[in-house]
Amino acid sequence: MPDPTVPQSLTEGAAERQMARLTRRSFVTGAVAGLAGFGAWHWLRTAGPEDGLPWPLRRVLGFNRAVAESLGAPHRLAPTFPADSARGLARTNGLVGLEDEIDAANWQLRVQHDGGPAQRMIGLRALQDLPQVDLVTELKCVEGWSQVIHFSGVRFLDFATRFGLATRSGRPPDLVSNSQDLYRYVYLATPDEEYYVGLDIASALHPQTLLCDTMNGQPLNRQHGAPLRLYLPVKYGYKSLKRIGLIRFQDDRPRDYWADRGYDWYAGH
Ligand SMILES: Nc1nc2c(c(=O)[nH]1)N[C@H]1C(S)=C(S)[C@@H](COP(=O)(O)O)O[C@H]1N2
Ligand SMILES: [Mo]
Repeated sequence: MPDPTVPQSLTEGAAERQMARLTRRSFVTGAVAGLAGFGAWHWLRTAGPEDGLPWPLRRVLGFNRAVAESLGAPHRLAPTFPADSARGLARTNGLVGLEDEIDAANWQLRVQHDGGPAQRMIGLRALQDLPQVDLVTELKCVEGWSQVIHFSGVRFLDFATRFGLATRSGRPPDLVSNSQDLYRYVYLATPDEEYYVGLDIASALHPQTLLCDTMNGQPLNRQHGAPLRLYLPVKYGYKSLKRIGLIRFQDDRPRDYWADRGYDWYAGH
């Protein structure tokens, strides 16, 4: 179980460092390489700084960021809050796919790869070795309410890396220099597939995307998705699947319960 007394800044700091690394590598390296390719290195170095960066690089960064945004790639961290801002009972919304009885003690995640290796079953005990993460952020429901919630669990990124799930080679995911190796999307569903969500791989591997077993310091109850749910603060709440039974990596854009009912597939806010 994660320790809710761990200072938030530790986990936040780690996530920020990782994000900074990803961002630097994807945007700065790409931008410099692109400019150097046009023989512009000298021009770049002699131009005056803007925001501490030579301005041509700044422009390219802005451009790359806009492209990434239009592709739906998350590059920002959602704002976090002090742990004591998440108090009391969390509101419950949406019970689709939560009707059946569950056997939490023997829970197995069914993991599939479209056109890839055979199905695997992964028990929840296997998640206990992964770094435990605390995250206090706002859960935003598209219906117009939001709530600060303290979620604890493991990063989806760490889970996918440990079991070699996100890539065709089974190697750790590398969004920057080996994106071809990555499956493009992840589909997650309740065991009965009554509720299901689709995520682009960048959102699934975002450092704040968690597989959670704890909410506001309490083990998840049935209505909140026991024994394991997804939570990602960079999207509306309808992407945060409760009661995960099936995880499938694929290249076709997966179906999504609320997108099938007219809501935006990406669900960014
Ligand atoms: N299985 C399942 N997961 C779900 C839903 C649902 O109906 N079934 N509703 C979603 C919606 S619309 C929201 S806002 C959040 C709410 O999470 P909470 O009930 O823990 O606050 O769960 C999401 N995950
Ligand atoms: Mo929602």
